[in-house]
Amino acid sequence: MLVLPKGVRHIPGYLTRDAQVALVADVRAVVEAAPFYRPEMPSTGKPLSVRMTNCGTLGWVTDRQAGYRYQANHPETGTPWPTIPAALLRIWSDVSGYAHPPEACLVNFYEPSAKMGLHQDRDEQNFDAPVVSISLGDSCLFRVGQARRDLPTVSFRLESGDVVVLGGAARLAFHGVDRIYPSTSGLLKNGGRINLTLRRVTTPAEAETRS
Ligand code: MD3
Ligand code: FE
Repeated sequence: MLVLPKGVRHIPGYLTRDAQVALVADVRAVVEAAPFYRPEMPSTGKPLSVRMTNCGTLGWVTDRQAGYRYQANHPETGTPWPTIPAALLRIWSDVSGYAHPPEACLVNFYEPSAKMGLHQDRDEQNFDAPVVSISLGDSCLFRVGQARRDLPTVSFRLESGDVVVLGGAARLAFHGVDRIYPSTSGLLKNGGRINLTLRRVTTPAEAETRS
């Protein structure tokens, strides 16, 4: 039996097929306003194999010159990111257990050969909020470990419609995508995998924290 690290909650089949189709339409509208771009590693300028865009008041970007960061505008068009679709805000309210809305939704697109090396997400100011991940399209082999790179990892498959909530002890866990399984879903006409991550970047102001 597969035991997930503490703080990792995998919800297989969270989204119905109809909800996945509707979410793909929402993502297409986001991509029309904020086209996918190819991010670069800091310093080296090596392009990532994953293409990215964002919606929300802040988006995660990276390029050779300025490195990993959150910013309010698309790095190539200069336009503010489109708003987070209502269906995604509903998912956040349902599963995050966090009283404040997400600020960023990073949209990752994987072609069959794309992968994401083992890394930590630590560009946010606020680690109290979980990260909520939604998978659409082809399946992938996902790997998650602990807060130190040298500690053991577990791997499992993420399929279209699955949601993963990464909170508490898992918030700073190393994780990555080892491979995409091509043609495992008919959801995206031209194949590939989309992952949406909903994130809180900043700490809510004191006044917003009072009940
Ligand atoms: C575990 N994305 O965008 S989502 C990323 O499938 C990222 O595109 C992967 O890693 C993807 O940074 C994985 C699941 C995920 C997201 C954030 C995490 C797992 C996480 C933060 C902490 C621990
Ligand atoms: Fe990550």
